[in-house]
Amino acid sequence: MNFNNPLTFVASNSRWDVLCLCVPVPDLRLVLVGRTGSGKSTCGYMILGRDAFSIGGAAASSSSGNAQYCLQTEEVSRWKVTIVDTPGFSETPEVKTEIRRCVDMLAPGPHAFLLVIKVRPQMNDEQDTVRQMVEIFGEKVWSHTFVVLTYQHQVAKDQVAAAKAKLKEILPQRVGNRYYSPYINSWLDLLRKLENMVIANRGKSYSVQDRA
Ligand SMILES: Nc1nc2c(ncn2[C@@H]2O[C@H](COP(=O)(O)OP(=O)(O)OP(=O)(O)O)[C@@H](O)[C@H]2O)c(=O)[nH]1
Ligand SMILES: [Mg+2]
Repeated sequence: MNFNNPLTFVASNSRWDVLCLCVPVPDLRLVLVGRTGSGKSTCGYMILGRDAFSIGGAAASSSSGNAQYCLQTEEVSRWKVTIVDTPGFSETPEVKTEIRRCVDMLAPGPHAFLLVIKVRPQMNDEQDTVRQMVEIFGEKVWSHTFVVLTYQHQVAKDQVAAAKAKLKEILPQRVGNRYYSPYINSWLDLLRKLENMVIANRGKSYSVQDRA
């Protein structure tokens, strides 16, 4: 879709696409995923503007004991934002099941998976991240995935470029140019970009059937 020129957009797209652009997206259902310690819960805290999730401590869980720490909702600017936090990726089947269970809390399904990646000089686990995403959520997850690059402000610029180059199987191959750099852009920018992604997906969220 060409969002840059409204006239070109109207001329070259269906009425449905044009209508989608005119209707704001009131709800954003998001799920935070990624490796342990990548900064998932911190992202949730920054987006919602409050101490919503356990940071640097116990991983999120959908089990009845601390389910409230797993799913949180807040009005942020013009959106009702619901975020589910998940435990870090693991080879343990129980953890994979738990991550899926957390996602299932977001019925009818998340609009976006925020794949949180910690930027550091040695980045050699991209293939593993890709494999975990597909194993847990299925190939269709990529059309709903948005990457958040944490710890970028602590790494030298040339190292950030080198790190991004090592992420090429994700950026751009699987998610295109959909990434966000905290502390360089505002968190509202991220929500605007996510809204555009929802519009580009015609409002369709990821569903359990997409796992197959
Ligand atoms: N310097 C820096 N620290 C960060 C950043 N993001 C997160 N942290 C810190 O990293 C630690 C881990 O952050 P969390 O948000 O708990 O990470 P997580 O991915 O939720 O971790 P698990 O739930 O254990 O998988 C905390 O001490 C955060 O304060 C960042 O961009 N820069
Ligand atoms: Mg966490």
